[in-house]
Amino acid sequence: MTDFRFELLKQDTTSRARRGRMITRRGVVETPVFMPVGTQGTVKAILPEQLKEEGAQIILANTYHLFLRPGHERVRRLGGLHRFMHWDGPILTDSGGFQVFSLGKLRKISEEGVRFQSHLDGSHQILTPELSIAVQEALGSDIIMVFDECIPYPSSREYVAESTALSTRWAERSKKARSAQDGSALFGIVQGGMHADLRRQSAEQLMEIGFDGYALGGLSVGEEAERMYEMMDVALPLLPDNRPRYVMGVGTPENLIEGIARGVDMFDCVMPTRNARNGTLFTSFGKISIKQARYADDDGPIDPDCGCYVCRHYSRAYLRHLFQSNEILASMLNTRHNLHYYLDLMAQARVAIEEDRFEAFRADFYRRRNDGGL
Ligand code: PRF
Ligand code: ZN
Repeated sequence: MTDFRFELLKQDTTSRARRGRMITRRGVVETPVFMPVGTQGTVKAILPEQLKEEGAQIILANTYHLFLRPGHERVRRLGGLHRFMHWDGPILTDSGGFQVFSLGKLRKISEEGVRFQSHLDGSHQILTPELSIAVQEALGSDIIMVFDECIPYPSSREYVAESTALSTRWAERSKKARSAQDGSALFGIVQGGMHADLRRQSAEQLMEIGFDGYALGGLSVGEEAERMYEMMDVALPLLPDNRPRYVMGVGTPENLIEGIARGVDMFDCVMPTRNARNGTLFTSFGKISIKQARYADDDGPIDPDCGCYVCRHYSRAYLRHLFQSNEILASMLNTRHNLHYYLDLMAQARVAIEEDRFEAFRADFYRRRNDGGL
């Protein structure tokens, strides 16, 4: 059975923030946690050793991508994803229930699963709950996600209701499809769109089935931030205290602070890594765009309050030069700084909760920001 455990260590009294710990078969994860995204078996532009150095505890990988290329059976033959990519810490895999909808062409949903055409070669494929679980187990994932549909926004209430019911049936099939001896954890995914009653129903039905953790899916899909927080406020209090809560594909630093304040334990997002490659850098005073001419002669670090390797050794002027010159090192250094920012923000949040001052931490976070001219 599963070797997975979650310990709730401390409940902040100034907010709903929680400090916890996940014990996975590949090590301990202190929560709240941010998971860097390693879609293709690599967190782009950074080495596993550097990820560790910046404080990454767990990374995310994608079923959809690794299934299509290089193939999960090949990864299994090569010793599993951890050995393949040289990352020995915990890995959470997403089920494909989001990527197949955002990347797969000509997709067709049925009770059985989703038929789609590969974004790589146009080949016809089908992903079902059973296959998604088999792929995630073959990869050697430590936290497996159920197969679901991420509902587009906006959608009619009728569509949301039907899709959410289908995702619940797929969640049940996902649980049944697990191998008894796989030591991973299985998380359910709450859908229900932007409808409070459908979110509640989804959460309750998933709890009935029973999972090691619960995610909120279908958020950060184009709705207003307030809408997303509203859905968190509806669903999170229903979930069991003794299970981790994960908001998928979220988000900005503000989204993380607001999620933590509402009781979220886990986040993942491409934002720090993708923005790094586009030249957008996160700082304690807001975002900056390193390509701006104003940094051409700026000998200071990205963020004077950042202690990362990049801020200790490189100037804004140099980073701007690398970016303007299309140098690979620009992506590498920017990624390192942005991940440091996200991971350090979470580390600070964990300390604030331990010291029972998350609300003050949140206020301070907003006080420092003026969005640095971006
Ligand atoms: N479902 C799955 N993965 C996801 C999402 C979802 O709803 C989202 C929504 N933001 C991101 N990643 N399986
Ligand atoms: Zn830095």
